Amino acid sequence: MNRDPVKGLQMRTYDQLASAQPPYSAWDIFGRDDELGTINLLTPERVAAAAQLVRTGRRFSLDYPVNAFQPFPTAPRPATRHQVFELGEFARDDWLDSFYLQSTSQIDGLRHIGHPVYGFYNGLSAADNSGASTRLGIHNWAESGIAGRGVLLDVVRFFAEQGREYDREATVLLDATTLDEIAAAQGVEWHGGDMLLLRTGWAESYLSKTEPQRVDFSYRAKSPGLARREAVVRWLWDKQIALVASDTPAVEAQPVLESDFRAPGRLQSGSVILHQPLIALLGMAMGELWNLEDLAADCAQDGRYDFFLTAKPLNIPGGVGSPPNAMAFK
Ligand code: UVW
Repeated sequence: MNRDPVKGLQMRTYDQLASAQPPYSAWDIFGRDDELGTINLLTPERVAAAAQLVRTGRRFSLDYPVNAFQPFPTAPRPATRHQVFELGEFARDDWLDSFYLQSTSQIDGLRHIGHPVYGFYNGLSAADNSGASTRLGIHNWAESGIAGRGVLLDVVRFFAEQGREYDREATVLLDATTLDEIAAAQGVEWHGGDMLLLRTGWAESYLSKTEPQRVDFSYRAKSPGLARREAVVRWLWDKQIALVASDTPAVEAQPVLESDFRAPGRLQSGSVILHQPLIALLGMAMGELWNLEDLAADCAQDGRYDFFLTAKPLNIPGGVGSPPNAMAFK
């Protein structure tokens, strides 16, 4: 599949999506048979423009190694076993056992999280979201490819430079105002179809721990990230963010301290995770546990926070998620 999916697309603001069915969904924006979601926003024109951001040839891998996060900080995502065997004296092959596709840097596909009222993206029911079907699988993004303008917001540096208290193991809520403040401090402007990378420092903090320290560490009590507020969903949609990724296990701050999804037709407070409106209603691509350290250092050094970004999930028909195989180029 190599289509120009945005041709003829009638974008609407988040508030205009109030009259959509379901409310605040993008199902009629991208089409009821769509399986790409916000990756549709990566038009050929935007990809070509983003490629112009490659000026020095510096490149950055954004994936941590398989098994880097063992024991995995969320419930049960076991270690992958890597087997190398001799085909002959001078030939080797290998395979993976128990390759849990969300156990290291990952992209969440559109089958990952559904809405408690409306089901999965574009109306896929919970009953139909099974191994018997490939609908909304990660293979769609493997085949379309993911490429475009990446923008890094460096939360850690912003707080340090502002002299504001910041704990990368705390529930720091990044609301729309804070995102705007960081973007302004970095001189970032939004182009539409951007892929947003949020560096919080969480992954490096977890990786610096010994195994017993990791076991002790209750990640759910302590993770910076997007605030679970409708204003954040509006901010992401109205900026036409094609993908949002961070170096945390969930992109959104954990645990849920409060959420303002209370209105009828929206999500009920208490059960809300940001994944639900983002993935199920808006079809937004989300990435977790990405390695943003070297890229962030380079951005701080040259003062340029945008770059060409590519990701190529594994082509697993019906896959729920995948390591992103993400690269940034400057
Ligand atoms: C959540 O769904 C909150 O996290 P993950 O995508 O890692 O399952």
